[in-house]
Amino acid sequence: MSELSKAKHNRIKIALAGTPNVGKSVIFNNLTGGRAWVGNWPGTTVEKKVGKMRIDRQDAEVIDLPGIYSLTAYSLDELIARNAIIEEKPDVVVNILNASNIERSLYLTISLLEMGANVVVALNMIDIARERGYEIDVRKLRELLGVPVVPTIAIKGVGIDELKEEIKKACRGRKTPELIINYGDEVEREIEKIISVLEKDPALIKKYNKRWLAIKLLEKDEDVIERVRKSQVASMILKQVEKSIKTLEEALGRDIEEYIAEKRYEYAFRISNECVKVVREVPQTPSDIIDFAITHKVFGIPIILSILYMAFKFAFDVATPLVDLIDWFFAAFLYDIVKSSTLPEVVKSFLADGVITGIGSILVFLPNIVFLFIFISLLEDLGYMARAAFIIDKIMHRWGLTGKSIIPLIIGIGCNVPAIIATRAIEDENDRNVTALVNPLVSCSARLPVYLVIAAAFFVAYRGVVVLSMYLLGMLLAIMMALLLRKCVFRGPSTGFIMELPPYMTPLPKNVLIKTWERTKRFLFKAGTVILLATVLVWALSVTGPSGYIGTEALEDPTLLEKSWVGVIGKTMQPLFYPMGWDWRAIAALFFGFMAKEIVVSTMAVLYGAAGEEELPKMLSMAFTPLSAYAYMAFVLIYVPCLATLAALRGELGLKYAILALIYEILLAYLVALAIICIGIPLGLK
Ligand SMILES: Nc1nc2c(ncn2[C@@H]2O[C@H](COP(=O)(O)OP(=O)(O)OP(=O)(O)O)[C@@H](O)[C@H]2O)c(=O)[nH]1
Ligand SMILES: [Mg+2]
Repeated sequence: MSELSKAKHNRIKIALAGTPNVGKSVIFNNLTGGRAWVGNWPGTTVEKKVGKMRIDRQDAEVIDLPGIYSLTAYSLDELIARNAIIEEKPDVVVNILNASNIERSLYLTISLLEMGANVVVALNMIDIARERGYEIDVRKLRELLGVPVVPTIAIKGVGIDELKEEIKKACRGRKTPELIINYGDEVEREIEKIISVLEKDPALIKKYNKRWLAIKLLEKDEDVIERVRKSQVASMILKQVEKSIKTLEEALGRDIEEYIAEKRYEYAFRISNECVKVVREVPQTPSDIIDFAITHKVFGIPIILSILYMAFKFAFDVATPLVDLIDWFFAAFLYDIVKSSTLPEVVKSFLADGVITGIGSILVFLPNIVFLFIFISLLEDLGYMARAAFIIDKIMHRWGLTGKSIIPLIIGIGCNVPAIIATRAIEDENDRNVTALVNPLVSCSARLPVYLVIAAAFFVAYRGVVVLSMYLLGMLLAIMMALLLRKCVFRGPSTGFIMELPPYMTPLPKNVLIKTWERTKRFLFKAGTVILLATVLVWALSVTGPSGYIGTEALEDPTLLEKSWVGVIGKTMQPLFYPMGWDWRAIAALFFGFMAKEIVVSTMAVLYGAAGEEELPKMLSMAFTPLSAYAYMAFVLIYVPCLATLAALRGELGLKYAILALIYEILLAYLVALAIICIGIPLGLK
C-alpha cells in the first residue's frame, strides 16, 4: 500500500447518525464549518456528505448521513446511512438524539450500541424539550447507556465544544462498553448457539460484532444474511439460524423479529422513563393551536393557496426596483455601449443582439427568483412545508397515492433535479419511480421567466393569479399522472405515510441566506453555461441559413430571419402547432428550450430582437392572443424536462424511464395546450 493511500486509509472517521430532522446536518456544519443543507422536515439529507474536522493536529473525516430510525434499511437513503455505519466502520459514531422525544430516538442508540459502535451521544434540541416542560437527567442517561452524553442546542452552537471534546476522547480509543439487552433465556440460548457456529469463521467475527450478527440473523435481516452467505461456513450458520428461529417462534408463539424489536422498544421506554421528567405541564402550546387551523381538512388548502399567492406577490412586488435596475443595465447601458462601439458589425451583433439580449432577458428575473427562493427557504425552516405535505397527504392517500411524494414535489418548486434525488427517501420502489417521473411537471423556478414575460404582455393586472394557476396546473397534472402511472405501469399497494410534524422554528437568517445562495448559484451557473451557449447557438443559427451567411440584418427583418436555420426549424414545426396559432419564432424557442426552460425566453428575446423586460412583452403582445399565450405557458410548463432533469431521471431510474418521461411530457403538453384552446374559444376567450 502506498504511503498516500495508507494515510487516507488511516484517517479517523466520524459518522453522524440519528433520527430524521434531529439536527445532524446543523451539527455537521458546526463541526466541520461545512454547508450541509438544513431543512425543517425529515428527509433533508438523502446523500452522505463528507467534511473535515481537526483532531489532535490530524484531519478527521466527518460524515453527515440521512436520518434513520433503526439499522434496518427500507429506503435508499436509509441504506446509504446504514452502509456507512456497518461497512465503513467509523471510529466514532456521534448519535444525535432528539431531547424532546428521547424514547423515539433511543431505538437507534440501542441498535448502535448492540453493534459495538464507539458511540458519543449528542442530546440535541434541549431548548425545545424545555419549552415542552421536560427535564432530562443527563447523568442518569450517561450511566444507563454507558457512553458520553452531551446536551446541545445545535442551532445556537451550545454544547458543541463539549461535544468536540468527547469526540476527541472517543477517537483516542476509549471503547464503548457493549450494551447487552437481555432478550430472555430462550432467545439468549439460541443467540449463544448461533455465536458458537459464527466462531468457526474468525474472519467474519473479526469484521462484525458476533452477538450483533447473531441477533440480526435472528431478525432475518436480509442484508446481514447476504454478508454471512460469503462465509465458508455459511451453510452451517444459516442452518443453525433457521433451526433457532423455528424453535423460538414455536416457543414464543410469534414472529421473532417483532419480539426482538419490542424488547428494544421496551428498553428504550425504560431508559426514557428513568431520565425524562415532566417538570411543567404545558397544556396546549400556541403551536398546537396554529396546527389545528393549518392542517385542518377545510381550511388547510385555502391557507396553502394564500401562502403561495403571497410568495408570488412578495417575489414580484418587492423585486420590481431591482428588476428595473438590471433591465437598465443590460438593455440600455451595456447594449448601447456595444452598439455605439467601433467594433465590426458582426461582433457588435453577436455581443449585443446575441449575448447581452439573451442573457439579459433571463437575468432581469434574477431578483424575482431570489425573492421566491428566500420565501421558500423561510417556509421550509419555519416548518410550514412539512405541514403542507401533511395536508396534501390527506387528499392523496384517499386516491391511493403516498403522501411521501409530497416533499419531493414541493422541493421541485425550486428545481426538479434535487427533487428527483430526494425521492430516495421513499421506501416503496413503485412510489419512488412514480414520484420521480411526475416531478418535472412541478413548475420549477426556470419556468418563472417565461410566465413573467407572458404575464407582462397580457395579464399585468392579475399576474399573481396567472402565475399561481401555472403552479397549480403543474401540481394537478403531477397528481393525475401519478395516478395513471400507478394504475397502468407501477401497480401495487401504496405505502403509508407517517410524518412527525416538526416543531415550528424561527428561521435562522444565516441558514435562509445559505440556502437562497446555493439555489441562486445554481441559477447563475446555468445562465453562464447552458443558457449562454444556447444563446450563442441561436444567434449563429439566425444569421446563417441553408444558403450560407445571411447577415446580422436578419435579426431586425423577420422575412429575412425566416430564411435562417432558426427559420427553417420554426417553420418546419409550425404546422404541428396549427391549432394553437403560435408564431414560428415562439415555436423555435420551444425547440431550444429543451436544454433549459429559461432558454425559451432568451431565444425569444434574440428572435424578436427585443431586449429588456418591457420590449419583449410588447413584441409578444403582437405575436400571441391572451388565450394562445396562456396555452403557450402551459406548454412550456409541461413539454420536456430540461437536460439536467433528464440526466437526474436517468441517474436515479435508468435510461428507459428518462425516455418515458420525455415522451409522456411532450404528448401531455400538446394535449393540455390544445384543450386550453378548444375550451377557450367556445367560451368566447381570445
Ligand atoms: N430549536 C432547535 N432547532 C434545531 C436544533 N438543531 C437543529 N434544529 C433545527 O432542526 C431542523 C432540522 O435540522 P437538520 O440539521 O436539517 O436535521 P437533520 O437531522 O440533518 O435532518 P435530515 O437530514 O432530514 O435527517 C432545522 O430547521 C434546524 O434549524 C436545536 O438544537 N434547537
Ligand atoms: Mg440532514
